Amino acid sequence: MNDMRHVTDEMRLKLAVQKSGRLTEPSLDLLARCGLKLSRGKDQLVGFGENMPLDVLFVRDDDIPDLVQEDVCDLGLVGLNVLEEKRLELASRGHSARFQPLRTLDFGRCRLSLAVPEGTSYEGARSLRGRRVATTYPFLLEKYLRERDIAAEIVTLSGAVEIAPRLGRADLICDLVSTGSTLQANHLREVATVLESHAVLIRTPLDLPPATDEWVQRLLMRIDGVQQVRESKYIMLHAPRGALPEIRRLLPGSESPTIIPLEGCADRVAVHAVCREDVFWETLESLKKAGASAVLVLPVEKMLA
Ligand code: PRT
Ligand code: ZN
Repeated sequence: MNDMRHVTDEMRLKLAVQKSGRLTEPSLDLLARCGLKLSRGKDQLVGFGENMPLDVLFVRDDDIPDLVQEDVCDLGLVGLNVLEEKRLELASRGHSARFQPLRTLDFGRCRLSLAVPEGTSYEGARSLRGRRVATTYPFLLEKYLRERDIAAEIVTLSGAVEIAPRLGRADLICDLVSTGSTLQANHLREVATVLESHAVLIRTPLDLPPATDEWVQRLLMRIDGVQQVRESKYIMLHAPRGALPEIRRLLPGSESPTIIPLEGCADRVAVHAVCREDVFWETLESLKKAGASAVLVLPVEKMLA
């Protein structure tokens, strides 16, 4: 709470988060892992940060790039697909985007893909020539076609893109895909990726007061810590000294491990290491084969590089 001294309302950071959708829960989970305690009444559009000078505004994801570049919010959590579409839309009107990407986040993964009705052949982008493509991302699709010098008709829809071919409104679609089950349910086949997407943290182009900017930097450091530990594991084992080079090689993504002598065992040591990748059963089996025993794998709660 000490950190909240002398914080006036103008110094409070405003962060835009999707109100209700696929990014809402992972965004709030990330903020909670960064230590933010939010008080939010039911259906309230603003969440008040109790222990950080940071408030969360809950909005539609499509509004987030504008809210940030128009300085209504200082920060925003939004999909790269929404950001890039906005960037291209602005460019088409001779403007440049003013929001600045700060971090790539490890959620909201999906891809904007082209998909054709099952049974339709597809032999690369040239198969798109003269076809009607339904999408809610006309600018990203237009760029994809332009870069391949393909003339096709873009049918811009506001939703339910996957049923457009069945309704005879388009020959194929360009839509977001994550598991692929929506495409499958609609008898569509994914044939090409237009954009790989994930959530992004963006900020206003404006300079912030130093005390506020310091909180942005603290938040970034915490986000980096949270993202690093998600995959990381702390591994402890006993091993013969002679097997150390092999054991080091087997530990996935670890920096120099800590080697501790074992009381009364001249030739065996304890090895402790942080592995920055998941540790699979196969790795444990290989470690055992190399002579390791008493192997323990623990989740990492927090990490500050
Ligand atoms: O109301 P609001 O405008 O805020 O929400 P929205 O309906 O526009 O967005 P929402 O909540 O659907 O998605 C928000 C963001 O999540 C997107 O902009 C992407 O960055 C990301 N994301 C990740 C996805 C998906 N995965 C995804 N699968 N967004 C949408 N989908 C849809 C897709 O359009 C298709 O209808 O899910 C369906 C396909 O999913 P699979 O798993 O069947 O392939
Ligand atoms: Zn939206």
